[in-house]
Amino acid sequence: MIFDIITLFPEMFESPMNTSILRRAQEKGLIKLNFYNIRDFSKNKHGQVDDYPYGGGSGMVLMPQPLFDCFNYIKELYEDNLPKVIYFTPQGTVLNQRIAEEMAHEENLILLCGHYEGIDQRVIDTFVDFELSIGDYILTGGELAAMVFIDCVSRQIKGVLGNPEATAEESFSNSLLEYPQYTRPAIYEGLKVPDILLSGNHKEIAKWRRKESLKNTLIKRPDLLVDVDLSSEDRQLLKEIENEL
Ligand code: 4G3
Repeated sequence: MIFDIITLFPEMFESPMNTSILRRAQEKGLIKLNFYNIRDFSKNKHGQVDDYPYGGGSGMVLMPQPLFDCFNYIKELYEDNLPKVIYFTPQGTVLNQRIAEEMAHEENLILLCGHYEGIDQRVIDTFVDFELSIGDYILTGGELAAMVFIDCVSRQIKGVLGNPEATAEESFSNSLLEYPQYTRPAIYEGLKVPDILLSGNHKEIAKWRRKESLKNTLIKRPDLLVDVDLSSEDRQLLKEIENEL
């Protein structure tokens, strides 16, 4: 997948996008990041890209000219077939795993990172297909939101994660929280790993893990249990959990 990123601060992406799994994904050619610096498209002699808001108020607004020129430049590269454009804003649809999975099917995406108080609405009306938010809070810019999105979408692409079972297993237990994990040693500073995990009884281990997932979800994120399909065994485990609380 190719991400075309429109930003005033491409340098913000350097370390997060060139470390560990995302670096590997680029080396393997599974994802590619192209950067377009909005300032490079300014026609103003001072390289100005923002201006005061009409109607008054605090802060600055990214002006239309550099962004229109930037989008039209990218549009030519795609021979007039502009890929889907996503704008990161607190006003957007809140990103979740389902949206990330859907987006992972796209070959190309254009990511627009806003700043200051926002972007001239005419840019949004002309070029933006989806407004996305990574959560109900305000950031200084859209770059961190874009990076969260790239990370989350990229790990859905086949070959990006080492182990394909991990994503499959994840989708199986999707919308439930994870069970606790342990590694060697079996006793550390007197703290023991649950006996069941050392038993070699794979059926009982799977049951214990499912129960711990359900317990974690019930206690930490009961809202997630509302729209999850629970098996009859799940409902039995939940009864046990509620009796044990
Ligand atoms: C547009 C995204 C962009 C308007 C961007 C602020 C939070 C998110 C910005 C605006 C952002 C998010 C830049 N902050 N929750 N800041 O995804 O008011």
